[in-house]
Amino acid sequence: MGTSYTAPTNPDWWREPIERTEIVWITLAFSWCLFMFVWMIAWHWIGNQNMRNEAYTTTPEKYAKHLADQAAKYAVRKDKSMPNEDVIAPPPGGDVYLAGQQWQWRPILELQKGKTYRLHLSSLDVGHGFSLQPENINFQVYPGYEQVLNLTPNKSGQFSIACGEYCGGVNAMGHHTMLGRIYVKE
Ligand SMILES: [Cu+2]
Repeated sequence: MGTSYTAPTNPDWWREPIERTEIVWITLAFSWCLFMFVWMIAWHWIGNQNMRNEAYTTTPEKYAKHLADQAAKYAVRKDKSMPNEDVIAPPPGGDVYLAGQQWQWRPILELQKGKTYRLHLSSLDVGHGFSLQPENINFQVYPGYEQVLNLTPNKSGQFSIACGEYCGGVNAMGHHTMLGRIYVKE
């Protein structure tokens, strides 16, 4: 039986004094870790880096029911950008449901500038990444979980949603085509 390592010449090697340059670097790196650790928490309040959203458990079936109910009440038209999706114009102040599903964000939303909505996000199949463009606001979206964001659009115009999480597919690859749309009216 042999061993694969060479024994150190000095068996007490771990008692040797640490090289001065090394201790300086260890101290610097460790202080930076602590500094950034404190800032992870501080950024919650300073600069509003972290969203304080709500999250609930759900199922793809329950969530699909919300989407169908919403379409029955608030579908206003079809849009040539996504001919198979309804454009939904929900009343301000209310709940709005948006789902990721291979490979589309559905439905198309039409919101009003300056009005607040409770935007629900979930997935009907696999993990997706809600990525609002050009604002670059990102959320992970998973089946079985529903996030609720209080959203107040402060700009009007047309916004796109891309998928920021590779959501591939078994027989086809459509992640790069996964888009959605939000219109904000004045
Ligand atoms: Cu996706």
